[in-house]
Amino acid sequence: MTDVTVPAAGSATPSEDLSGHAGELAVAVARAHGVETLFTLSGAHVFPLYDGAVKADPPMRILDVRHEQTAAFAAEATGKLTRVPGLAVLTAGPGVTNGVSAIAQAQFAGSPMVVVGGRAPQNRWGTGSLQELDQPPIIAPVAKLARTLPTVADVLPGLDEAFAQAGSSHRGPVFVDVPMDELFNSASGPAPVATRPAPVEPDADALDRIAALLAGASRPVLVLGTDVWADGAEIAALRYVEAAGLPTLTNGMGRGILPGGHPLLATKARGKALKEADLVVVVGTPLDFRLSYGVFGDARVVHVADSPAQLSGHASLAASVSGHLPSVFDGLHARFRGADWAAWTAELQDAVRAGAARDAELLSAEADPIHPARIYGELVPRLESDAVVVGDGGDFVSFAGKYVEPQRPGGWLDPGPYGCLGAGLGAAIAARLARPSAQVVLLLGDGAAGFSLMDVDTLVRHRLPVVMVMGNNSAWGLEKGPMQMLYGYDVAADLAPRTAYDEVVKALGGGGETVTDPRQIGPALDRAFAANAPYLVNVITDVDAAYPRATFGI
Ligand SMILES: Cc1ncc(C[n+]2csc(CCOP(=O)(O)OP(=O)(O)O)c2C)c(N)n1
Ligand SMILES: [Mg+2]
Repeated sequence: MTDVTVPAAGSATPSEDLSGHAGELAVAVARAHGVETLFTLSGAHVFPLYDGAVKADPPMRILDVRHEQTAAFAAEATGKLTRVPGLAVLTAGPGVTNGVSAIAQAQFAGSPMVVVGGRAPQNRWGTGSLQELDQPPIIAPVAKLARTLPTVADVLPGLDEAFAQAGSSHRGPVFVDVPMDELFNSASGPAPVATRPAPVEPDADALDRIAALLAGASRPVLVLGTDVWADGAEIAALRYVEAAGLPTLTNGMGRGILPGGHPLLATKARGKALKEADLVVVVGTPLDFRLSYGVFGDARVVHVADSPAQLSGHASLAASVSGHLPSVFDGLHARFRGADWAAWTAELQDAVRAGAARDAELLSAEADPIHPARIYGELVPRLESDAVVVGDGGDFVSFAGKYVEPQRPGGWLDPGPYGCLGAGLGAAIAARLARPSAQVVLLLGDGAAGFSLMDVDTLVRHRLPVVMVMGNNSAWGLEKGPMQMLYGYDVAADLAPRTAYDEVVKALGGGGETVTDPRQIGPALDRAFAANAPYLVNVITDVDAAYPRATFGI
């Protein structure tokens, strides 16, 4: 395998030798891999990394948060948004274990990130020093790689390898920890070369087979998922879809590759498209519960992934291929034989228009209490094309998935298949840093907000304006409805009514207001966008307006 050099953001060049304490070395490696921000919460076990960031020239930004989950979710979202691994630095023991959910989420979503953990000193290991925990065995099942860099001499090569692994397909989280005594020690060595494995080209015979299946299909559907964006294939994908005239659905970070309203975008007719298709080609997303485990009526199924291990082992596939996704689309494009799918596309467009007409009613609902859909009726027209929309919640975010159709890829962050509540504040912090001039909107369920709302303090301290919109139905809505359905009653599903979460945000130094009248949502959103500060629009919604759900995801 040959290596390619990724753009180096730091001053180090491969010919230079670096010397310094392990924190300085680690920061130099991270910078060489394009890292701009270190997300963290203080702990003495990782002080040398802070010293390395402060003394780097120029200094590396340290973004300190109120809960390690926020640091790790921010690193994960940075990886998703920028396609450069995000970096979280978590102190030993509880700092690391607080980051585990976000690491698992990155593993499920294929998000590139590196987590550097503090670790109790090696020279006291086994004697009971503070927070002495062997962390890699805890992390290993939820990461691409998890290991200890046992001495200062291992930091340069070990961290270089960590970033290379995290950032190459199939992307994911890599964890390393360094014993505290070694982290304070100094070493020197060659500067990191910051290489990644060269992309693997897809097999030509497999592309021939897929092209032949497409040429023979009369009702094909293409599904574009997160890895199409992660692998940098969004332009090649759109070029191919338009040349082929292929009806397309998008999910995860793939949303926006076909901008909302595109004549080949069939997401609003998803049910019909997947039920009536005779060929479904799924690219860059697993055939999991979100795609009915790869069974779409009688349709033949093709699975395309960025690497072999991502190809489905359970679905019965008519063909599959793995490799560099831009090359897959360009390869299919070169083999395109021009089938006529105009009638099928027109049928789907009719269904899309009918769906949009049905949506229009709820989007403008005057109901009291407010129907959550009305919030999107007000929000969507206010979104600019480069807006980043982050979802953290249950039903409220499912409604967003239905009504928000991004205009560009890379601007929609949902938790992905791990579905972890609490990712929102970290993701919004990351979005604000990654896209400084874009609108950043964080959609919060009232339940989800409880996991991370204290990190509004982080937004305030670091002057990061984010518009937060809450669908406050005083419940864990996504669980309340299904429990009612299964048992005829619900328990552990209610939250306190009409809690003034906007007052919490104000107490932390941001702004906000409560909205109970549907006509006041729009003006409140305008005030939020104008505030240039963290601002929460707390919309009291109807708990009975549950999201119409076909599956519980199991
Ligand atoms: C960390 C975590 N805990 C629990 C769940 C299970 N869960 C999924 S959705 C949901 C309800 C979310 O409530 P809220 O954020 O208020 O959104 P709503 O459904 O009410 O719109 C819960 C508890 C989860 N996905 N993640
Ligand atoms: Mg709720």
